[in-house]
Amino acid sequence: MNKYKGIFTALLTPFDSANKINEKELEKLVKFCLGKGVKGFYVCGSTGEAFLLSTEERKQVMEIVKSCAPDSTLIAHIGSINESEATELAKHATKLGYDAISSVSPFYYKFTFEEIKNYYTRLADEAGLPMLVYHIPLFSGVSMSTQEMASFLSDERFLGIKYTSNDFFTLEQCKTNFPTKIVYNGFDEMLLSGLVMGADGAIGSTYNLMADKFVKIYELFGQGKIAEAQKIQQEANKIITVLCKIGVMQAEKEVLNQLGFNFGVCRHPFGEPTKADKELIAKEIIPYL
Ligand code: MN9
Repeated sequence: MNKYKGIFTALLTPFDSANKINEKELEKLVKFCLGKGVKGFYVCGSTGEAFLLSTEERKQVMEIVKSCAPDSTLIAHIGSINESEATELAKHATKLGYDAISSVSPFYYKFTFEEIKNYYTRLADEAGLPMLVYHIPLFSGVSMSTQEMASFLSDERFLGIKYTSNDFFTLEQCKTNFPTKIVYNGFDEMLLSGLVMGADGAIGSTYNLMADKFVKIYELFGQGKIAEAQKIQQEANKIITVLCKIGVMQAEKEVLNQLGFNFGVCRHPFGEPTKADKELIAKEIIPYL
């Protein structure tokens, strides 16, 4: 299970001026993150604008990442409320040799828990890969009780849970009751809290820019150096506060652009950072990375 433990970047997706996936820039980002010590990548998640990409584009991103990080642990987010799309993507992940698949809960319609569970198990069966439940109630609108989480975690087809919520009691219950499962912390600004409550690692969007800080927090936590880890978390959180003010993904792409990448902007309906946003980034983020 060691290959699943550590810091994983939830990759952003770069677009060129024609609004197509910019393959070269994606490769550059993967190498940049590897240089900062990440264990692997979460491909085409919320941060990767999964729901704003076509099926073909999602496959293309999976291919690019696999070809430039063949030895890293790779988790493909294949979620879609169109289950036939999710199935097609899951099979593609298997074909490419991904280590696991993951999905947000099917959203929008108020599916019952039984329907949600059946969605996950059908996909895991089709792919023959371990399934990571992506729990992000703030975005999906789907909340889950500790018992419902247990129903996933007690099933051998499930790798664990990517837990994006600040209810750390539930996170702790998942890990304590299912110690062999993997629990990832989802909010980067609370990584240290998640680790204290039992998380095995983290998947996050700010690890596109500053994975080194979080790799360090993870290492320091492992050595019991909590005060030092807390200091780095506080530094990172100053940056995250600015990202959240602007819009996390839009701001992250602008940060990369200012660092010399060519990441373009997020797809519509997202808007673009203003001149004032760009200045804020130049002043309050870039010098502190
Ligand atoms: O799940 C990410 N969540 C979203 C992980 O992007 C919705 C986080 O990395 C946050 O972007 C980050 C800032 O709040 O913690």
